[in-house]
Amino acid sequence: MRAAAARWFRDCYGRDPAGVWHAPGRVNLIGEHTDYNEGYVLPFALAQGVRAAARRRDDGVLELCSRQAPGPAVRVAAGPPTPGGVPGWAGYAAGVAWALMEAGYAVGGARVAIDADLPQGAGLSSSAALECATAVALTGLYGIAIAPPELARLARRAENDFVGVPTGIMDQSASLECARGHALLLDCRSLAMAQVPLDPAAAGVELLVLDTRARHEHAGGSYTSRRRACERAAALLGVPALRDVTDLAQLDRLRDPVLRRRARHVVTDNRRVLEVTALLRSGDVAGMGPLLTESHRSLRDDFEVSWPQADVAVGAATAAGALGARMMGGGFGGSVIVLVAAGRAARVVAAVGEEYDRRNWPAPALVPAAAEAGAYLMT
Ligand code: GAF
Repeated sequence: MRAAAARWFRDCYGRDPAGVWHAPGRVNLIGEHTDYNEGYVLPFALAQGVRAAARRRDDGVLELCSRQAPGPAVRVAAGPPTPGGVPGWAGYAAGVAWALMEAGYAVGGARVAIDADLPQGAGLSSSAALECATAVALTGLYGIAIAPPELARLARRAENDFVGVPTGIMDQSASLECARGHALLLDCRSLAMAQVPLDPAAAGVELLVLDTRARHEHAGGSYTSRRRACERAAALLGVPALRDVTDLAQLDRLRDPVLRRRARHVVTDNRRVLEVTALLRSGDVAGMGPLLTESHRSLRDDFEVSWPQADVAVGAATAAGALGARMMGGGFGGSVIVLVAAGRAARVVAAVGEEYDRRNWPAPALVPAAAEAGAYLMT
C-alpha cells in the first residue's frame, strides 16, 4: 500500500515522495452523537484509511491530487488558504494546512498525493482520515511535533471552520489515537482517554461492518439541526452540555417532546458507552449485543437519524441470530455494525442480503473490521 501511494505520487508529480503517511477510518462501537455533547465515545481504528504521499515545496504552494477524484491537481496559493475557498475533497486537506498555520505552526508548501481504500459516505470517517493523513504528512514533512490530542483538535477545526461542517472530535481522535487490538474510550469534555482491550475472536464472537450502500452527507442540514437541538435542550435545562444530565427524570422539564427525545438519546447512549466499556474490560464482548440494539432503537426512534437500509439490516441480522446490531456514525446513510457468535456471520449476512434483495436494494458490502493502529508514517 505504501508502494501504491508512492507510485501515485510519481504519477501526479513526476518524482518520489519524501514519505507516505497513513491515517485510518474508524468504527464506532457505541456512543453516537455524544461527542459534541461532551460525552463519551468508544471507537476503534480500521486497517483501511487514507494515505498521503508528500514532499515539501519551497514556494509555499500546496498541491493536492487524489486517486479517488480524477482531474488535475488542486493548487492552493502560498499562505493561509481562505476558509470555504477550496471546494470539494481538497478543502479537507487545505483546511488542515490552514488550521496549522492559524495555530502558529510553520508549515510551508507541499505536494500531496492522496490514495484511499475507505469508501466515502459509508460512515467510516473518510473525511477525518483525509484530514488526519494530511495533518501527519504536513507536520512530518516540516518536523513539527504536535501531541495527538492537539493535532486531532486542529484536524477537527479544518472540518468545522474551514469546510464548515460542525462535527465533534470523535473521528479525528480515533484516526490519530487508537491502538491496535483496542477501542478508545474518549471523554469528549476532558479529552481523557483509555485504551480498552477489544479481542472479539478470543471471546468467541465476530464484529461485522455492513456498508448499507445508502450514502450520507454531513454537509446536509440534518446533522447540524440535531446538534442545535441538543444545545437548545442543554440551555433549557441550565447545564453546559447534555453530558451533565445523568438522571432521565431531569428531562421531564423539557416541554417539547422532540427535544426530550433527542436529549434522552444522548443521556442513554452515554450510559451505554460506559456499560460497554465495563463489559469489554471484563472480557464479556458478547454481553454488549443487547446494548448495541438498544442504541440502534434510540438512534432510530429518539434521535431519528437512522435510515431504511440500516433498520432493515439491524432487524434482519437480529432475527437471524445476531447478538446485537446498530447503525453507526452520523446517520442518514452509511454502515451498520453487527455482533455475531463465531461461525454465524455467513448466515446473518445472507439474511440481510435476502431482505435487501426483496426490496431491490443493492446488496450490502461486508467491510473487514479489525481494531488497528491510529495514524503513522509508513516505512
Ligand atoms: C460524525 C461526526 F463526524 C462525529 O463527530 C460524530 O458526531 C458522529 O457523526 C456521530 O456520533 O461521524
